[in-house]
Amino acid sequence: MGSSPFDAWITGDDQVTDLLSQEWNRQTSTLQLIASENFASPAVMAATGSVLTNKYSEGYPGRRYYGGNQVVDQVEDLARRRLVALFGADHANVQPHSGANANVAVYQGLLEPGDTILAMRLDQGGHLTHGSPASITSKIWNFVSYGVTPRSDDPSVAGEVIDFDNVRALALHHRPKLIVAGATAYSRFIEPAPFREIADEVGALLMFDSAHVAGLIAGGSHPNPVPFADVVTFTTHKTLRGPRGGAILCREEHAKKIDMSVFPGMQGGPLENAIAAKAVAFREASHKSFSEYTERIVENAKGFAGALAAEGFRIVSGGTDNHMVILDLRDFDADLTGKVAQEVLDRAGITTNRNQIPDDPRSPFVTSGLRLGTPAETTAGMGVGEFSQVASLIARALRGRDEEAHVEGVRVDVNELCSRFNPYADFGK
Ligand code: DSN
Repeated sequence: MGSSPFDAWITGDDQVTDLLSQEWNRQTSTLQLIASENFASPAVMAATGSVLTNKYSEGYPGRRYYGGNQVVDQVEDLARRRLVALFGADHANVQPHSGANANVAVYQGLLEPGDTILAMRLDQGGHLTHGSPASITSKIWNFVSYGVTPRSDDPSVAGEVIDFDNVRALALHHRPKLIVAGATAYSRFIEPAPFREIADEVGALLMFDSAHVAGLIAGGSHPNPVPFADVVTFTTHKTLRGPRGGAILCREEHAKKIDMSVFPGMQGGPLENAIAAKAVAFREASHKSFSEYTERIVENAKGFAGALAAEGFRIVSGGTDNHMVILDLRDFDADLTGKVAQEVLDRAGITTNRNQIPDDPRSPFVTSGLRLGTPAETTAGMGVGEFSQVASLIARALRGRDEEAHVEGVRVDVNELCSRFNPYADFGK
């Protein structure tokens, strides 16, 4: 087992070094198909592990509660400037530790407890922070949920797409203070304009949670919500390919409330090492090569969806416009749950996550679906041909799931495929 190129400084702690080597081996010898994961660049990883991890800097550039922030102020300002330029926004806050924190900071900054928020339901593709009963968000604010249109077996009729008639009817009835657009398991473009029209009609603010598609937006492969939304939140580690973390963009009129809500409202000291890594990622995302990367992500996802359909899987909504393919496993095998499929594929060296599909009869812990994504293996250099091969590896593993030798045979082929696509051999090429 080899060690990663990034753990050379970890000396004297054999246990952690060994665990990092194991994880390096897992990431580079198995297939990474979780739609929210990616391989960050060596420059992003270096900034994450930099001297900035040593510094306390509660507050914002020019207004800190600790001394010694002359350099840190420049780092955070650089990240904010790069981000504002990348998306064409008025104001950026780069301190949220995660996308969930970013979302809660927006609710806290712009609303009062008990206010009504209209957002997408979890089993229809929404996120936990869009008001799931399991999330603290649903205990503080009053959520009303919209969903997608029914499944359509007629190729000329779009099914399982955001039901804007439902969004509008609920908005007119409940008069929310905030409408949330954006999803965590939805493979179609999310057009911001119809959300803006509905928000204007009922006098609501509009937040676009672009956690999944932020990189696609930056690369020009998904519509940019910034001109339409009051606030845009996102994570920096998914399609955007930066460090783990979150960020918020907003119109100037909301800037003070958003900043106050992140700090001191929700968080303490910002992670300036992560903020430096965010700055690195924002610069990388402004390059032409990143746009080409996002085009390949989408092209690969479309090819992957076609190959999976040919293997007998039903693709939720009939296809994809982004980096994600959501499988309804029931047409492939009525007895196969998402939980079992995820476990079998793990044994075959194919990393995925189970996911509910619209109106799933099974619980979120069991599910009837799998969510697959192309960002990470596209970074590693795979193209449509390899994703077709991956589709048949998935089908093979699931068909022969009761025989360990069969699953092990798939794993050997997965290892062989991965050995030709080390993400760090020639990063992002
Ligand atoms: N990060 C989300 C995702 O995997 O889509 C879950 O919070």
